[in-house]
Amino acid sequence: MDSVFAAVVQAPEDPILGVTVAYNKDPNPIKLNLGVGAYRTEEGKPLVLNVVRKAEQLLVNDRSRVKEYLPILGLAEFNKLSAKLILGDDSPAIQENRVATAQCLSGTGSLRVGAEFLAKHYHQRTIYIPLPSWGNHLKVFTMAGLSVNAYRYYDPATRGLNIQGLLEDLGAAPSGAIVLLHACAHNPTGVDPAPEQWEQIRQLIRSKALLPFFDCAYQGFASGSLDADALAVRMFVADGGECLIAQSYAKNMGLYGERVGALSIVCKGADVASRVESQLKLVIRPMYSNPPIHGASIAATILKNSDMYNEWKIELKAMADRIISMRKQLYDALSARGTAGDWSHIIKQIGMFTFTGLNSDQVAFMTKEYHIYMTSDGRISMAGLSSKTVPHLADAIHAAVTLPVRSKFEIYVASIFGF
Ligand code: PGU
Repeated sequence: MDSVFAAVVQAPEDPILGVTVAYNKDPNPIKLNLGVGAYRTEEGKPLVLNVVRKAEQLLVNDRSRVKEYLPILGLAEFNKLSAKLILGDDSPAIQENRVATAQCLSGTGSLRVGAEFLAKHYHQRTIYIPLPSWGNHLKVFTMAGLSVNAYRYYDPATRGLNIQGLLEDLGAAPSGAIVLLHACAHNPTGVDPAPEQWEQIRQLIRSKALLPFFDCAYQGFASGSLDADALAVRMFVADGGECLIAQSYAKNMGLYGERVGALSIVCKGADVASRVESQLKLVIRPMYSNPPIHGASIAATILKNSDMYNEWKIELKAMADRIISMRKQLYDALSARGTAGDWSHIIKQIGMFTFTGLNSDQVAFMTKEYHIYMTSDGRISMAGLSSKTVPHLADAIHAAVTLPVRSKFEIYVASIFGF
């Protein structure tokens, strides 16, 4: 029988989430998943923060809580607290009611709502994203109807920031273009601008009237400090100019599957913010009507209670510190093996990922021979490592970089014969 969907072709797996699919299929017990950016404990287990468990218990015990629909923009208290978290307790923009905030479906949903809003209400449809960037940015913005360009960001030669290329590309962008900036802990490179470089970027963006759109998925994960990781966003808000901010609580509260996030649009005045907010409702209503209540209630419970807030900060710092310690251990393990090349970028890069510099051939080799799963661009999630698994990874990297480099012809022949 012919299906009406007979012409539908098989879609490829997602480049990041598909790594977990492949990992789950591997029966080998030594397998290691360093693909997805999700925190694991020293025992390699997902972590639910103690403070999250506490907040959930409080919510369960409160019999006055019901399961009614939230308003279109979500939990008002959560929105206020989220804006405060990223902009700071004494932010004039909040005091002057210049910030329109919507609770959205984690970081991705916040980016998508922001993009849909811009496609409908902003005069420039072009958005610049860093090269490279989180793989979903291109898809989210394209699906929303924006046209995506790239600006130079990472320099493979120095394994650092290409500030010259960045300033040149943004300098050549059409006036008013949107610029996607990773607020901290750039994914996948782990390379962030230094404060003085952020200042150069800010001046250029403001002088060309570009519109900054911050993706803030790792607040607290770069340095271990929520305030230090908000530095770039706060610099841009302090100058009185406008911007968008997409926040995610997936990583810093470990609320991955609860899909907790917020989109804030910082405007020049309260009247325009109120009109922007009214239009955000029209964007959201036909997409998913209103957001889920549980995760945002957990986040709000933690954010509004000073004891729980402090407990959260300690747990967050512990996660960030464990990642930093993994960097040191991996670096030391490669040094001990005398692995060819300079690996100092492992300890210099920050946030959840190390952009190793391994190529897709080497990654495929490590997956085949060592059962280590990672994205084909050579990104590894440091949060997936533990003291026990560092030697296995170091052995794999050592063997991979010792591989003879194959020519394009050899790769072509191998792809035909499947080896
Ligand atoms: N923005 C950046 C820069 C991210 O790295 C991620 C998650 C998100 C937004 C979206 O996170 P939400 O879960 O929607 O809040 N990136 C991780 C997780 C896997 C994925 O690709 O969604 C990663 O491994 O890159």
